[in-house]
Amino acid sequence: MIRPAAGHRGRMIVLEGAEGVGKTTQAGHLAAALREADAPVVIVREPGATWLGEKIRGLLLDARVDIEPPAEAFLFLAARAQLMSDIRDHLEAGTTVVADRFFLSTYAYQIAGRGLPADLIQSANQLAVGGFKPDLTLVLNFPVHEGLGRKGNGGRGPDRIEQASAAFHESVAAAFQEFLTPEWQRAHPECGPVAGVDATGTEAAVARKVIATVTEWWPSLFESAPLLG
Ligand code: Z5A
Repeated sequence: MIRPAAGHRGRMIVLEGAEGVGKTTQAGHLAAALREADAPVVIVREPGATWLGEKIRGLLLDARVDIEPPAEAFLFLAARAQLMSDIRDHLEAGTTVVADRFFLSTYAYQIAGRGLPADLIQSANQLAVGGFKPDLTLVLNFPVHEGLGRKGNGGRGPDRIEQASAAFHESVAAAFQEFLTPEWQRAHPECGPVAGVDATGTEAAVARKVIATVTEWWPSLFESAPLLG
């Protein structure tokens, strides 16, 4: 248990998008910029970030394991449900949580990609998160085929989800685009605010765009941080 500190609640900022768009890279840059600004921060990845979540991640990504779509959804949601208490503790302690994927990934992969019923998955997700919503979700925009091509996986080959069909990955990418529309966001208040970031360009250039977008939400957040190079 993390001891609650005096002061304000932390914020939850999520980085989302299809494969290889640079979420993990940008989570690192955003966290570094927050630390420079003296803001306590942790990075969590989904699925994962807890003992149970990392075990589930191993199963979900193992290309040798056959998992039915509903079972896949329950596994992602089980990992998330386990992570929620850590997230709540961090936020109560005033720590900013930078999440490498969260529940828009479930909406994109399990609903749009696998074709599971939206209402059931959204309800099950609410059970997992207990009504929690992120303060801001950034969807990184990058061409889907280039993103998939970026992933090397240390020579291990595609994981169980990467090896899905091109049509599956196109549906996932299209869903992330739809999440950026005002109509979709009005219909999904449970997701909190969602903003797009152009993820083309160098790592540093994308990091500046991410920070500029976060600054639009919280203008004073990076005031004491030096400008990124
Ligand atoms: N999933 C799901 O189905 N349902 C859910 O609810 C959740 C997840 C939560 C998690 O795997 C899988 O689970 C994922 C979705 C599914 N499936 N797939 N496929 P993951 O987290 O291991 O996979 P990922 O998020 O797709 O991939 P990734 O490797 O973590 O990609 P990324 O974080 O977006 O990119 P990156 O690691 O930061 O960068 C990839 C490479 O590009 C790397 O070599 C970087 O050095 C390079 N890079 C990054 N930025 C740049 C720039 N700007 N220029 C050049 N090169 C760059």
